[in-house]
Amino acid sequence: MSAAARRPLGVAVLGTAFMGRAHSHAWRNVGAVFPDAPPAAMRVLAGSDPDRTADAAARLGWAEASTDWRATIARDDVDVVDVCTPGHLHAEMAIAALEAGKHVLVEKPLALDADEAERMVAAAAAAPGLAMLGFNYRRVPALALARQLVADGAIGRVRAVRAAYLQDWLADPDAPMTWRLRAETAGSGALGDLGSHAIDQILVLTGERVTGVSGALRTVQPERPGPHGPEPVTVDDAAWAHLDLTGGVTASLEVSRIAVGRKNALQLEVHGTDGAIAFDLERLNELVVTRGRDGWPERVLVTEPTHPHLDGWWPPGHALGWDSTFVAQAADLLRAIESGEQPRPSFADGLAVQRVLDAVGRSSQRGGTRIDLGDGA
Ligand code: SOE
Repeated sequence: MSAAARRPLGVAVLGTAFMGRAHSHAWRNVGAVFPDAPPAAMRVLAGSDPDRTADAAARLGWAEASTDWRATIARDDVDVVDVCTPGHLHAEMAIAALEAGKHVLVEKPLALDADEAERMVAAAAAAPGLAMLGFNYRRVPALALARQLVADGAIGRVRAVRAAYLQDWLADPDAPMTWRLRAETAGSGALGDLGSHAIDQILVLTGERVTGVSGALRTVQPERPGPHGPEPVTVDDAAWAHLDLTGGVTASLEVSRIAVGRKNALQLEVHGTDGAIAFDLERLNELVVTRGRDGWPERVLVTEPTHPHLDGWWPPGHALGWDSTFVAQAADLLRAIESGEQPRPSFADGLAVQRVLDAVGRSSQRGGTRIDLGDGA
């Protein structure tokens, strides 16, 4: 059936800031890029401030603005609720939307901690709607190709992964306080914000589970300017961890928001018995592939329509950007709703990541002691 002949799925986004914008952009473009996906209608953008929300809704292409998220999810013409609010609101909003019978997309990290994430997994299992988690980097074409190559055995058996996610936006000691720097609204700092992406990639690239964790968190700037004077920072600025995985795989993790010189560098290296793969988000359209133990690293430009997530975009060689990953994510959710298949990443995938994040935090509190995760997260 052509998109035009299908009843559009009504979408609401909760949250008007950075992620609300990124997701709105995706909902606005998904039909143009991936016409095979069921059509989506942008019904409501919900936010807390009336003027900001109305302005954002008009700019981003929403039919209506609302400051009442509960009324928004109760609407009959809303089928999909996309939660883009600060972390402490994810569980309450996602569970309410699932209980209202909606399909739900939640921006990462899933929750503040593993207990909350478990409640969200239980709510998703009991609900008629589908629940998806927004690890958008799963839909970077180069990373999807990396997954295929590893799964096809192109680099032999995986032995080790090196994962880092480095940004610099908190390097300035005068960078202001935000919800991302308070434990009660964000859960953790660089660890949850950036480490969640990196850990998800470690898990999907290897197909293994994490069985043991040791870690260290550091807050280098203990106070930041708030609207009424200095405020304490209650989350980490940077974190390090060593992960043991099933299959004899070892991974290192380094995340930082004070990494001068790195803007948005999610760096992943997978070392196999017979080759290796390297990726850096600052070069989003490239994958460096080494085939064979003594092979040369070769740069693959991942911009062909035959590469994953690229068929709807431009002719060969026309590069994509960070925003494209959210468009592919929206398309996959719409397709899953039509087929009834569980979209990935699921809330359960998010819970596995959350267990590793919690273990890194616990290990750090115990001076780096190894935390055993039994059969693995
Ligand atoms: C901010 O540090 C942030 O926007 C993350 O929250 C996103 O998940 C990441 O994609 C880019 O950086």
